[in-house]
Amino acid sequence: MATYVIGDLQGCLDPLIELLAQIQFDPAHDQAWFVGDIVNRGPQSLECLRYVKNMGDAAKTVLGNHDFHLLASYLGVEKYRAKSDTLDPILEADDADELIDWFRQQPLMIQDALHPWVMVHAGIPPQWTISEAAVYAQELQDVMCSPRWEAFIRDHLFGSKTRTWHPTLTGWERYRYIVNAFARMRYCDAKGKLEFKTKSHPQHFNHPEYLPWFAHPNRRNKDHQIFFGHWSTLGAMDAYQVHATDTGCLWGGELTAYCADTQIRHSVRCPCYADPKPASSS
Ligand SMILES: [Mn+2]
Repeated sequence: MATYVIGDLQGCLDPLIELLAQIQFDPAHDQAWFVGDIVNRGPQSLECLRYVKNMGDAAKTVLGNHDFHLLASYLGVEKYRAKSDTLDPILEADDADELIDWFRQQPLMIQDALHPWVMVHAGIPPQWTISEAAVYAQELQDVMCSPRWEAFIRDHLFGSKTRTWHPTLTGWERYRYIVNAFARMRYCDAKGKLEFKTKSHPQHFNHPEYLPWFAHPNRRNKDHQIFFGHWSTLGAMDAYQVHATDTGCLWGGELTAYCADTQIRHSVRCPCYADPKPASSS
């Protein structure tokens, strides 16, 4: 029995099938943890979404920024639409309502019951402990599981207005920081003020205050191993008690399965499914 953390699929199903075969994934005994961004940009977004859903109890997934983008597109929110989107087959599918209904209720953070392992899409801000992060993730999931999810996605999702956190933040602003942190963050300051513009590798970004979220010396969630995706320019990285799993499947890189038990990385090479220059998207 093993737990594999699988990097951003972004609509690339064939590499996933190959990877699961390579690790001899056994759905009766093993767990696949998907770091989110299951859909968009790649050619098989609909197939990826159905595949992960059909894995049932053998799979867990957290929501990434592209997944929220799908939910916005489903609700007809135009402002996030991009030419490079590959979401139409999902929106036009006979089972679209059922898929979206399932997908929107997925968590932002997953914690293992036995080990100090946590998975999120983008990261956990340095000022949050793991137990605080779990509470905030649950707050947003509660909204997404309620009829309020449509109002949140339509009118309050993303936007770079809410960049700073305070525990007394309330209402939509509070949820917006929470989703921005879990699903979009790369760089932030020591208090979790988010920086949205930079996507590059830390080697190419020097700033007196903003560091990669995981690199802050006083980060309060260092007592867990954190698995995340989202940051394709970072590539495979095991340092700071965090494990980066977005190895650029979409861009002709690799799809990664990181085995949490053995700490071994498995990967398959991928054809390039998209323009090699990453398009801009939250
Ligand atoms: Mn992402």
